[in-house]
Amino acid sequence: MAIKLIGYSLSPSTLRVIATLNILGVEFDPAPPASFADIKSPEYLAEKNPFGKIPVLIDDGFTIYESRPIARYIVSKYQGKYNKNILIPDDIQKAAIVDQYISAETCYFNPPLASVIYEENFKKHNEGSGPDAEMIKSQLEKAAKVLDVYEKILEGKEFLTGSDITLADVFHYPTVAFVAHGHKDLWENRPNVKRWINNIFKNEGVKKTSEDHPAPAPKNE
Ligand SMILES: N[C@@H](CCC(=O)N[C@@H](CS)C(=O)NCC(=O)O)C(=O)O
Repeated sequence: MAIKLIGYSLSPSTLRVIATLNILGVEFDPAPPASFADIKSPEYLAEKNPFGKIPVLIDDGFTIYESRPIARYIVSKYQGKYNKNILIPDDIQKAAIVDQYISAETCYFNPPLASVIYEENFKKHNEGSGPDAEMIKSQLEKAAKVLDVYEKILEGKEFLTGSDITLADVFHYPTVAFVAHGHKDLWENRPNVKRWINNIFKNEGVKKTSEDHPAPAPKNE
């Protein structure tokens, strides 16, 4: 039975899963909800995701939500099955370092930039009011401090854990794709971060995902 991915390709969290599927060569059926109201319906909350969010993956009767655990599940089940790409190495310590950087992405990198993306791309649609410039400014300042740490971590490296792309690098891609529209200055003067971002986008699976589903420019201003 084909894997079903409930989500919109305009959603950064959905793109995180699509990139993982593409890199590992896993075929799937995209299943966008009929509307945003759909993901708040009693059926969706009961059967798919009680938090009323996308993405949700359904694989052979198994249902899972939250993009990062979905991607980890895809790696555990399908890595090595359709191609030779490796996103989490077998070595226990190497895998732990991938998890360390996944946690850095989840806890430090993503939150300020996800707030900027929400303000600029989704707030007007969801709340009717435009972006809050003060909020964007303070979140960009927070992100800049996080990127100062990334600049040091990435010194002399192609990717976060060294010379090979891992799931940790891939998880950063959708956020970068969205903020690239107005905030490339975040990495223009951080050469290690800039090189790393370019390397991520050179990966065939990430390239395919970003070409098939380009992150839209904000329409809210
Ligand atoms: N931590 C969740 C975030 C899920 C999330 O916020 N999804 C957004 C789209 S990127 C969503 O469902 N928005 C619709 C809504 O909140 O009503 C994940 O990684 O899957």
